[in-house]
Amino acid sequence: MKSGFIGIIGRPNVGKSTLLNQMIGEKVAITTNKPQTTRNSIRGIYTRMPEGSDEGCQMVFIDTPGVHKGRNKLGEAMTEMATGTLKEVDAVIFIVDSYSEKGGDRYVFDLVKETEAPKILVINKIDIMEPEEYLKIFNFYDSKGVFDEIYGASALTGKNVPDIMECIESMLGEGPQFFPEDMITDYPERFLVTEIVREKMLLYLDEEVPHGVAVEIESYEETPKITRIGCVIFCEKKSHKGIIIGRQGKKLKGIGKAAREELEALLGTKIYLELWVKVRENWRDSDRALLEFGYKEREQ
Ligand SMILES: Nc1nc2c(ncn2[C@@H]2O[C@H](COP(=O)(O)OP(=O)(O)OP(=O)(O)O)[C@@H](O)[C@H]2O)c(=O)[nH]1
Ligand SMILES: [Mg+2]
Repeated sequence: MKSGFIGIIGRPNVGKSTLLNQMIGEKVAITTNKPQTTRNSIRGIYTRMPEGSDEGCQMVFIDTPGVHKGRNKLGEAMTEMATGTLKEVDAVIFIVDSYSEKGGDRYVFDLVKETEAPKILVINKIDIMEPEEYLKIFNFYDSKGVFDEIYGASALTGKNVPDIMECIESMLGEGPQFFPEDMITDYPERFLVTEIVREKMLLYLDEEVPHGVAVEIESYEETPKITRIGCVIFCEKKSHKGIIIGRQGKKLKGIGKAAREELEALLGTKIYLELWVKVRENWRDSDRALLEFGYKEREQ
């Protein structure tokens, strides 16, 4: 059997989480049109096990936060998490969605270049890309001679995604089955709940407000008929609290409804979701808060 860990890395908003979901065939990671959506390394597991054969394959994809210049400790921790992933993978997918020789793409490219694992470049969003731009990106990276393969793809529509997966499988060596065959991720349901709530905040709120939000589970009670979940939404400023709650509580109600409906579909159970908003001044620059919210690991 073949198996291995594959890191997905790139600038914010290029489509890393969308690609992960497309490869797994389920929503494992939240995706939005706003940069810096993903804050943790998120594992998505794909297992192909032909019946009556031991010639299967297990690919453990690691979706990472978009690499960017952190303006606070959260941003720094996110970038560290992404770049740290490169050290522990058997293959790397580097994603870009536009032509740029400088800035974020350049920074990530230089890191990817240094890794020893096989490398694939995915030029994403070809469904909305001009052919000239695609060629420019292709030629630029092809001339570097760093990538084993280069694919144009659409993570959103799935175009060429099966080819990418086949290519990765061919790059992996023999290895153990790390996870059970039917497992698609290794994070707990509670994490999914906080992520879906955060996704709706990113979708319903603008500018800085949703980026300064962290969600924590306060209570989680499962009964055969319904799961009752209480979440606290931490925001950075008193003025943000008002914006999140909205006039007559309408904003928060909308966020809660959207999150509940999606969670009911994903978890296949009826859900009662209660949300509270609290202020925690500048938590994105507090090591303690980052540890508490799971955005940083305790140093060994
Ligand atoms: N048209 C088009 N849009 C895409 C494609 N892939 C992703 N997107 C969109 O691009 C936006 C960002 O996608 P994400 O998957 O959240 O990007 P990300 O790289 O994970 O972003 P961060 O987590 O912030 O680093 C979303 O609005 C996606 O729907 C694609 O192939 N085509
Ligand atoms: Mg993401």
